[in-house]
Amino acid sequence: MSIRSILAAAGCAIVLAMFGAPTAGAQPLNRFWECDAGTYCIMTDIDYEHYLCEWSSTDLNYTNDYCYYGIAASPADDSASSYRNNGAPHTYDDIYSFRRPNNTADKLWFAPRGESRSWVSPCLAEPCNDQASGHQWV
Ligand SMILES: [Ca+2]
Ligand SMILES: [Ca+2]
Repeated sequence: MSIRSILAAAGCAIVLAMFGAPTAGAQPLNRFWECDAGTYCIMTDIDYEHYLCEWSSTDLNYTNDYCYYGIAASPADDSASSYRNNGAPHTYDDIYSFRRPNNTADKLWFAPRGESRSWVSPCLAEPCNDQASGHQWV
């Protein structure tokens, strides 16, 4: 091994130490416990996994919203596969979820305060997976 290749390998090790080596086979993150008190949360995959979106108020249009997984973001619209209603008593209790932005007529699910669903079906009007485009506290 030449001095040059030893230095190159050492440099690579330093870079990995500084920025973290890529993790092979990383497990999906369960976001259930990250849904803050007083908020309604959707996760983009079954079993509360992957991207998390969190609201403390009514939002009837998800088309300009993003869910987060660390610093990475993913569109919130048409992505909800599980949810948690972690609302606060008397202020934010129950949730209706809607299929289309700014349209409260086509309800997907009703989520009483405290309810968590690891999969959005069965629901009020199938299909419900990857359909939610807004919600309202009621
Ligand atoms: Ca999804
Ligand atoms: Ca939709």
